Amino acid sequence: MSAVPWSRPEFESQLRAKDRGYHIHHPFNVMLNSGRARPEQIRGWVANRFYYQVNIPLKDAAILANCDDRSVRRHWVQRILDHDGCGDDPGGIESWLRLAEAVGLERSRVESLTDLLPGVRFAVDAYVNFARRAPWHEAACAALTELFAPQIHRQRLAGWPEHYRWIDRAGLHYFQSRLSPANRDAELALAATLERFRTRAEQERALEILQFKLDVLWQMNDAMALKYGVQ
Ligand code: AHQ
Repeated sequence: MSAVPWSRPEFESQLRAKDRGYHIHHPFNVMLNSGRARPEQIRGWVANRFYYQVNIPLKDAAILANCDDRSVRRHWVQRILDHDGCGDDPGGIESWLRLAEAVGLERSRVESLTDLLPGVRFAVDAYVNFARRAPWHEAACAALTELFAPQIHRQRLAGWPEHYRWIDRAGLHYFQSRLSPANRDAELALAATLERFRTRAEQERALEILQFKLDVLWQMNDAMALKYGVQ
């Protein structure tokens, strides 16, 4: 006898309850956002997170390539433009390079991926390859970690100017620029997930997928903590 599916509100609360494993709780992130990070730890984080940022458009392009639903594609495509830029908007990847300069990194060094750690590379590549191989709605489900992202961006915007006076505040623009897109994007991913994961087994699968993506983010922090130290 297969278990009864959760109602949509219950399924949504099960998804949202996964915030317990979000990387906002990782010791490396807690160090960053509580003002205890040394400049070289912040530079290591910015240089390594760049690899995640430049892979987001590839991940979203993979989802679009696998998605046969025009009503989803017409919205999902905005994610690529948000990062790559469009028209006068230089995009999020450019903003990340401004953050890199603000923390004392050369753009060319960051773009060369010289500082990219194996654990970060493999975690990000696992996410992109998952999006290429999995049905599009499973990759969309993996993006639901962004339900929890506004809080981490707000934490940085609230604390970094105070904690890290040596960082030009203009460099924090990326975090500000994500606040409403993260909400918009997460709502779309949530609607797609609630709609397409129907049976109890499918709903449990959605939780496993979300846990996989939480592990991707967690592993990135593990690799950086090992390399740069965490206090
Ligand atoms: O800046 C981030 C971003 O553009 C995205 C896209 C989204 C996805 O498609 O998986 N996830 C994500 C995230 C961004 N920033 C991370 C951070 O801590 O700054 C958080 C990350 C996420 O929550 O998945």
